[in-house]
Amino acid sequence: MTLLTPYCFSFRLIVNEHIKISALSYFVLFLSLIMLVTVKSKAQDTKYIHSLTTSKDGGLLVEDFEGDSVGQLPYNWFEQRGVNRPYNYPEDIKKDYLYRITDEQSPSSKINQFLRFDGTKAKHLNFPLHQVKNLNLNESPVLSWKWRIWDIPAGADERNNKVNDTAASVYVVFKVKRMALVKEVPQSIRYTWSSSLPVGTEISTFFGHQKIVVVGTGQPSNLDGEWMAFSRNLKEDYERLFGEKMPATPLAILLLSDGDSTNDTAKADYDDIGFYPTGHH
Ligand SMILES: [Ca+2]
Ligand SMILES: [Ca+2]
Repeated sequence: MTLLTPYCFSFRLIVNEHIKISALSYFVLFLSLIMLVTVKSKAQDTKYIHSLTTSKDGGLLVEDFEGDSVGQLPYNWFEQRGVNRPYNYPEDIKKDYLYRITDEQSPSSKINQFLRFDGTKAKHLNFPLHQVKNLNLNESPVLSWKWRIWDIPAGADERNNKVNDTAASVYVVFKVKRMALVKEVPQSIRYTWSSSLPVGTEISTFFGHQKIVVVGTGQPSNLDGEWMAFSRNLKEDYERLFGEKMPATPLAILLLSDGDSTNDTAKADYDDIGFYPTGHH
């Protein structure tokens, strides 16, 4: 018995160790599975665009919404911070994003897809550009896009936070500036269709880091479905507004339509966003 006891003990030890090891390995396996799932979903969510396609008219196309599914959110656009893709959100969160891919027959009888905002809630859409390798704003400084404005939030004014709504706006974020040690503020130019301010109005907000430029105003009277094309030379605007050299690689383009502050509906369409060499109209 005295001889056997150590064996029994070691057997029990082996069994105990074995159980411990198995439990540990299951735990490790479980953890790895969770990590795999997380990494996979993360990899899916941060699958940023690395290259913009060259458009027929010599620009770099950011978006024409032709690759998207009608009735859905646009796949290549993220939430405001550019981390998560609202396209992949569960329906109850997705419903707060009032942008949808819409299609219609264009005059050339071709089907055109575009992005429509219709509602009041304020949510940004972000197209990350920080991973794009073939965009140099010094070569393609002209930002171009199309809008159709159907309904402006009545009484909105971008200068007043209480009624700060806009039928449509397109931002370019150039860089993120650190404020007061921890707070990060994006440095951006926001081109907006204002309900009340005259075209050419320039506003400085967020401690001077966001410049709003009014490029369209008021309720369009002839709602004939005509698209309005806009072109802005970012280099000229940036240098005038910030008084410094423009970074050659922007971080993102953001879209925002909203009517939440005036509690009035905004309805606007977006299409054909791209960067072009100087001289593009
Ligand atoms: Ca389109
Ligand atoms: Ca608002």
